[in-house]
Amino acid sequence: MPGARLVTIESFIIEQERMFPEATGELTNLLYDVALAAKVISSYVRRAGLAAVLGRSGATNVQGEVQQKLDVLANDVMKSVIQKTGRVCVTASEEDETPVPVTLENNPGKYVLMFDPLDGSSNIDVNASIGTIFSIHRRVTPDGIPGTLKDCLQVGSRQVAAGYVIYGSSTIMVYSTRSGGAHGFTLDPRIGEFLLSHNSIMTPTAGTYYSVNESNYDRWTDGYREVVRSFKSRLNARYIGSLVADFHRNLIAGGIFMYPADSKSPKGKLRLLYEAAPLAFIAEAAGGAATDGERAILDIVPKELHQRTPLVIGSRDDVAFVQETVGQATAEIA
Ligand code: FBP
Repeated sequence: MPGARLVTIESFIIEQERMFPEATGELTNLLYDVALAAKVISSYVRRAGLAAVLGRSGATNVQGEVQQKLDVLANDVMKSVIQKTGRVCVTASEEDETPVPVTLENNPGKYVLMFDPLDGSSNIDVNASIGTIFSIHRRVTPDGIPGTLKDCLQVGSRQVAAGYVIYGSSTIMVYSTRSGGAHGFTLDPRIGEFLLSHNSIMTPTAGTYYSVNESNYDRWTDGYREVVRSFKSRLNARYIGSLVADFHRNLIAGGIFMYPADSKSPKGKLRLLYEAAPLAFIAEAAGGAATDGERAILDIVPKELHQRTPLVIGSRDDVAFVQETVGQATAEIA
């Protein structure tokens, strides 16, 4: 569209920052660092079959999952882009057993960055959409020294920003900050820039889609079976098996994603700090909701870095329906 005003992610973030006279620009720059890392990861994903980055790396991560080559590569890209900027004091990742403090010579900054470098690993080799998820907190330990686990174990409602990148038919980065709203930027491969494509996303209060792995049906509680029977009768089923991709569809079109606890994963499968909490921050900024079936994800106080949680996220009315139905079923058993 010749003449249409192109809004880059940088100019948009700076414009938002102007709403906070006390802002120092460090968060702006950190978001821009994440965008840069996403561009690098996207360049590998786009030519994965040609760049010998498909398949297993031969190693296993702290979750006991076999690491894909792209998991390891994306993790290294995030750390190499972020660790030396002087904006973060510690990073934590799904692929690293412990937090990685920023050493003194790299000038530890005031923010904490936690991330799932490559979400949807089971879809990498089959060219289905995958993503990166990130969460940003303000450190709680004194400034100027390397950060610690304490800086990572913060309740989701204290996030100062969060977002995800989806490597799908196009590469899109969606983020939210405390100034509110969820905003999406599409990577224009002609100029290598993220341009504003989805300003102030508001998710429909009631959805069209439900996303859940129904092969776990027999392992669910009666409450979740009842929920899915009801959704089957009135919503359309969609499940890609990449949290970012399922979440993004439902955010834009309206819908609900669920990964309940079950007899195989009694605490749920997904990780609180770098999967559930950042997406909950986005969902709420877009008028949606996110719970573990009982309480808001953003109210859960983390105790461990790789802590798992059940996740019910998406359109507000559908999330409320799940909470009510599961709550009733639990009450009837009691
Ligand atoms: P990782 O790929 O980052 O480990 O994420 C877990 C995940 O792949 C989610 O993206 C997805 O929603 C879920 O697991 C799929 O699990 P399942 O195969 O049990 O349905």
